[in-house]
Amino acid sequence: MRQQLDTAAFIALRETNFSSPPARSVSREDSRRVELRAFGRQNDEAELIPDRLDPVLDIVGAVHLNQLARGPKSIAIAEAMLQKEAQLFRCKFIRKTPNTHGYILHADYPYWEVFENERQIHIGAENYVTLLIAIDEAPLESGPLEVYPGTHRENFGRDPTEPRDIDSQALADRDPVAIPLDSGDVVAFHSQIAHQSEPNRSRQSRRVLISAYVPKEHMCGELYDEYYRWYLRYSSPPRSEQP
Ligand SMILES: O=C(O)CCC(=O)C(=O)O
Repeated sequence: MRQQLDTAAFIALRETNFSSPPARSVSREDSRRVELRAFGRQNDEAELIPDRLDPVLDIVGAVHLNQLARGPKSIAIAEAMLQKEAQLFRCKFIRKTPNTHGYILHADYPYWEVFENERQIHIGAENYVTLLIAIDEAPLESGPLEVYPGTHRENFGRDPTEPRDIDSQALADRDPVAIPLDSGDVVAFHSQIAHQSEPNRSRQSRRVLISAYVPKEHMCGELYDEYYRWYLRYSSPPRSEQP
């Protein structure tokens, strides 16, 4: 898996071909499309480091990423978790370089609830499952995913500056469970589980592909296309620190 994904990433870069046509001929519209996909997190020097592409699957050369997100293995895990026929809802790629900060405490559903409300679609928190596929090894020092078991059944106070996030004080008396991974490992998680990650203190970048799935019965054309049509409008200008 790791080898295939390495190849895919580099195919995308080669096909971009920086010299022909000349780089300066990239249109404003093309730049905007890329800007809309690239989000950043701060590093120790408070510089904003691009850390993810969201969406990623429509980028030229992302063949293996598409196979991972839409292929039979992922769909089978999603269907086993949901106990229903599943479809892809969203998919993003994270590459956390050394010393780039992690994700603050949050659950995913409050973000998706905004989409549901605005598009007047009801899916519901229990009908999403997210698969995090480790492309690289993610040891403890790389700031892997950390979850607070059982929190998907609890309600917490909201962060005063970002009401979609959980108030960090709410879980101050509990310890998260960090999930170090080997390349190719998958973590499936509920859309309401509180999770976060620490800065990458290793010397290697770590990459993950994070895909969420919902039952097929929630069809609204292709739900994936519907979501990203909404998201790319909604997140413009880019909200750099959001998940
Ligand atoms: O991979 C990470 O550092 C955490 C990702 C995360 O929390 C998220 O995408 O919601």
